[in-house]
Amino acid sequence: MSMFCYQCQEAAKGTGCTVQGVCGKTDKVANIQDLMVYTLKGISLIEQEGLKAGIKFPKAGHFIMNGLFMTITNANFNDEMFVEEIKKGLALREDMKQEFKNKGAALNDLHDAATWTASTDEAIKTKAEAVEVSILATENEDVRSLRELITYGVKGMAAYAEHAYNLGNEKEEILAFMSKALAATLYDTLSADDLVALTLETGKFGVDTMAMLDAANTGSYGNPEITEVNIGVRNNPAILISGHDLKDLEQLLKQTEGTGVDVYTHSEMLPAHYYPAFKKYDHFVGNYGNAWWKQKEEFETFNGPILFTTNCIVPPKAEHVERIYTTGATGFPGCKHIIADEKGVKDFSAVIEHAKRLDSPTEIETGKIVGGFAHNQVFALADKVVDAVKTGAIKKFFVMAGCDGRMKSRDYYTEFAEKLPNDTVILTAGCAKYRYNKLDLGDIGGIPRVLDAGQCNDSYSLAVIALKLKEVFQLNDVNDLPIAYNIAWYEQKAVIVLLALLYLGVKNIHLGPTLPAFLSPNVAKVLVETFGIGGTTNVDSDIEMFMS
Ligand code: FSO
Ligand code: SF4
Repeated sequence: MSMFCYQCQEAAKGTGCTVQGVCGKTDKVANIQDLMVYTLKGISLIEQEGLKAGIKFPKAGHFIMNGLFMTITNANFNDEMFVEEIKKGLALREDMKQEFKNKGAALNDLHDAATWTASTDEAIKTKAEAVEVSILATENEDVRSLRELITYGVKGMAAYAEHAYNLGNEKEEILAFMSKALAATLYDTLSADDLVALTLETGKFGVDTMAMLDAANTGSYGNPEITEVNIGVRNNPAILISGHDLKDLEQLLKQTEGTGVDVYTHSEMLPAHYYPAFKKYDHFVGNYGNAWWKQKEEFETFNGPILFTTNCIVPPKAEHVERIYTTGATGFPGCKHIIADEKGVKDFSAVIEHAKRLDSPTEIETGKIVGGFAHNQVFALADKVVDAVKTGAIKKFFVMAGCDGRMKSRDYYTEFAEKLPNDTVILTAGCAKYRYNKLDLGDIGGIPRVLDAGQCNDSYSLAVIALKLKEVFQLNDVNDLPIAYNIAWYEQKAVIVLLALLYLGVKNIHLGPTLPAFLSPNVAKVLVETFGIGGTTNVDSDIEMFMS
């Protein structure tokens, strides 16, 4: 075994990737990512010791946040970027230790994660292969399962916190929690019960982080509103922007204005069209293509440069590498990486000039898709929605938020949407929507049968809507609402969304297409018994089960 990773839904054989990632991650990249997380855990440990001694480390929180984000599935495949980041981490860690010395405080018996050193890049790469750095270093499979569940939840939290931070919003307690949770995964003294409690606390901070990002996005760009998004193309050179970062999109739109270069969204950037602030840009033309995993074919026909602001990157064809740009936590060897200056400003002029030299996109489809049903817009329609429930016109809502993936088994979600009775409404968010957002499922008295709230982080909006409906119908328990949860998951942001929903008291969530490989049988049992978590079977049986 030259690597071990089981953090996403596509883990090989449903147990873990051991030679190369199904995602395309090599063993070298997988191991250096493990060392990145190990280094962050060491920094967190010292930060926690600092709390006891009354010492604060203002730089640690942001470093941990960005480092975690880099290790999310399909975010960064560039091992050299990780080596550079780990070097920065080691330097930061030594500065933190110096602070202890300066204050005359003691720092004893530290874990290897907080003491290991390497003076060369080669030594860092050698350490990355060491057994103590690997996930498998935790021998007890239940403890390993809980530690990884917490770590993956915190990775998702870090991604959402970074988007909010890019828009000038942050909360010290969220950064502090990430550090506390990471450090806790190194303490052998914590029992399984302690780790279960920490898992739920991760969900609480997940809710807080998504609320913070929601406030950052809506505060900066207005509340999403019902919008028809064009899926055809125009005859101008163009840039395709993918990922989730709205600040990057804003900067790109401003810099392309008046250049003759159009901007299209891909995958999870689609919901940007729902925000009022972006509607003023005439050259913000529409959405091109589908969910992340179809990018190889779609980048071929798009013809122009592509800017990745976050995951999901699929290792590109060699001939596409030179027109793919990365920024933020993303990276891929050979792709040009754009960094922000100290004020957060990014210079996209190279991407814009590149677009001018290339052909306009080839049309792959025409028409429109409708979205923009985040909490504010749904509240504006509340009377209509409540009436439809009271008259029985709407029998049930299905939360089908989450992620898409390349496995054939995900056809389940298209079939599920098609076979749902006509008196049901799908509430969606995340790239999972591409499995059914172009189907003609009609409407119920003017309410479309697929209501798209936005990106995966906007699953928060769906929780807000559920809590509002609970209030309107004067129920004591959110689980008494006519809402079923059939969620598709893929990577670690879906883990924090799940933990957030559990924290909010939502029960009987069904997860598919398979349950996480990182859940040991005992941990899975706790989730099933405490929260009623379930998997999926086949469409007909599942619809019957959900409707009964
Ligand atoms: Fe999808 Fe990828 Fe948004 Fe994820 S594009 S899979 S959960 O990164 O973040 O929904
Ligand atoms: Fe495998 Fe997923 Fe890890 Fe990639 S991220 S190596 S596909 S488990």
